Amino acid sequence: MSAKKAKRYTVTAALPYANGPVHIGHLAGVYVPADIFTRFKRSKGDDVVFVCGSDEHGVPITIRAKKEGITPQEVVDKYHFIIKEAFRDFGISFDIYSRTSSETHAKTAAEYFKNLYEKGIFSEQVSEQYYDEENKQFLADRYITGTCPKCQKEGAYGDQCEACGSTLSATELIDPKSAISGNKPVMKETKHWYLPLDKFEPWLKEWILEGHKEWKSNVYGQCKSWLDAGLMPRAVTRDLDWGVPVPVKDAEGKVLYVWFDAPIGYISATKDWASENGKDWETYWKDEETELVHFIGKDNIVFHCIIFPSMLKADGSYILPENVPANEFLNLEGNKISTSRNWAVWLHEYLEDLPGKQDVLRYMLCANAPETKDNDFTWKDFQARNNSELVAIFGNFVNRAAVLTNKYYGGEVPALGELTDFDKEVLETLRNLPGKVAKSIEAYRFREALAHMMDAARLGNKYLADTEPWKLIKTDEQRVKTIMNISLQIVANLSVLAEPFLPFTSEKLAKMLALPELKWEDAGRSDLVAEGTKIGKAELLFEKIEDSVVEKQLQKLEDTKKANELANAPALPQKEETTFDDFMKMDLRIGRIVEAEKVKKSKKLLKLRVDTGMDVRTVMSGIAQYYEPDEVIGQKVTLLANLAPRKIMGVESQGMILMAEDKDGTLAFLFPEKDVSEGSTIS
Ligand code: B3M
Ligand code: ZN
Repeated sequence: MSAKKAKRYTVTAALPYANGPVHIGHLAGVYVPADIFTRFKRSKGDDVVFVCGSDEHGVPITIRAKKEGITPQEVVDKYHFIIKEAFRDFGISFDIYSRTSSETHAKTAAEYFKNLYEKGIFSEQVSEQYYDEENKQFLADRYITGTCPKCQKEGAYGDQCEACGSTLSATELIDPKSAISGNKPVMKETKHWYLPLDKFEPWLKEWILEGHKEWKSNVYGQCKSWLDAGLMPRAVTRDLDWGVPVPVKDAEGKVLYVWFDAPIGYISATKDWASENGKDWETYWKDEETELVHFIGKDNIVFHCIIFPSMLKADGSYILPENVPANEFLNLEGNKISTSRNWAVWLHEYLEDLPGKQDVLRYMLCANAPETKDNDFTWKDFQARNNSELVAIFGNFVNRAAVLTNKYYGGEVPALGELTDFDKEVLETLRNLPGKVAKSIEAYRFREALAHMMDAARLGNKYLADTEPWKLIKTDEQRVKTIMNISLQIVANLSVLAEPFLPFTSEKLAKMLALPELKWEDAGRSDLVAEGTKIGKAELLFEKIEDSVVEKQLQKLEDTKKANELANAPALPQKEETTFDDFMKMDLRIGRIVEAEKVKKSKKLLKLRVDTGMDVRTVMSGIAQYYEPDEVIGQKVTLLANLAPRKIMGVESQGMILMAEDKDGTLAFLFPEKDVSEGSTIS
């Protein structure tokens, strides 16, 4: 057989925004499939560069920074490393994980813009945009809030109403306000540079609609509806102080639009990788022999299929994406994953709760990937797939093969004897599996590929169940040697076939069988483990996930739901009007708790002694569920001193401690912002 010529690939995975950690939706939609594809290509001996990095520009990052009182750079510094680490922990094998606030990127993006500018690609347009006069800045859509014209709810953003989900434009908002100053913004003229997508439309139609009918139907369909609707010039600059400055004259205070610079981030990342590894980045972006593949989520399709290709085409020296296998969305327990509502399984939290179970999640997210439609992740399903597939099929087979070899042959791989017809049949099936897995991966059907990989484990299980070596060992030792040898060959094959999907498990198998470094072309062979090789102990690959683990995760989500409901619950309505005179009748004072004890037979009450500056008196207070007696001693409090004394649980209470009560019933003391002495009056 003549070896096929290795191909070259540039594989990109969407750059996550560095304004929050990554969750299972990201992994399932983009990074697991991209990693499977890349690992497979590497295993085939192809020349692959797999690039990613943090997307560190854009308005949401500046808003987050404002909210937290830190700089945008501080925001992205924090999340860049959290994200980078999470990907590493899950075995996402980027050749480089870069970031768009890097110097290389600033330079690359600016040069890219400048080149198109000099070629006269852009059109310049002056338009009116909202401007905050107090802060002297133009307002991005996200920086304008107002009443939604569709549902009439307040607090809608200039690009979207989160209450009803409508997409809006800032000028549609009723009663618009600047989110920075709270003032009404004014309209002011501003100049921007536009990428004339309308001019690229005929070419895009030809290139995608005629030339890439093989793209996934969800991707092709979205492109078609954009192209059918007709494209318009799109601004690629913004009035903002965070981003790559527009590198031309008369562009002060303007930066490149985040979606202009972010995809160029793939190029900058490749440059950094190339210079660190003695490669030429241009081979990976400009050589016709290289295939460029973008892995993304469905909300990024227009940017990767229409806008970025137009930018590449406009430059003229770049290759175009060969494929853009975008996935749909993964939901969580029936609801849309949401960072702001904390409705997610965060990768770093998953690893804290389920240490060492990276491959279980990778498996689950691939088996259940939203390849053609949105899909749901449930913890019950997670448990079921782990227990009935990874444990019962994969783990069980490998375990039996290893345990029996250790038991019968002291862990030494026995020789292969004469093959029966059944053996030959099994080996033939094994020989055909790598081709099936490969074909599915090449077609970006990763769920199907995973199922074919699992067929190898199924085959092994069935082989052992049908041949029953544990019975034969008493009567036909020679035959058992062959059976165990074949079983171990299947395990070795699993190590190769599972590597793209379950890299941690694959490595364990390779170690267990002391395998040399195997490539994809080795898969299907039945001589991967040599006779006489000493294999290791049967390592535990997967363990059963108990109900309690699932319940704990569901409880966590239940708590999130409650917290969200509370956060969104309306404040209690205002009480009936009162008079100033009535209010002035109340004698409110600052006091200090000097003694506190529990009250027998009462869960709620603490008996307090309070120094009021006038006296030290007894006050019964219903705070026992929130405070221990010890922790309140010394606490400054607000006291209604002239409340008529009354007996509570047989004790006379002289006054009332005022408490703030949160929506969920949590109580908190009220005390002065600076220290004042006991007896200070309040009015
Ligand atoms: N930062 C990811 C997102 O939409 C966006 C991708 C950029 S890829 C060039 O969540
Ligand atoms: Zn609305």
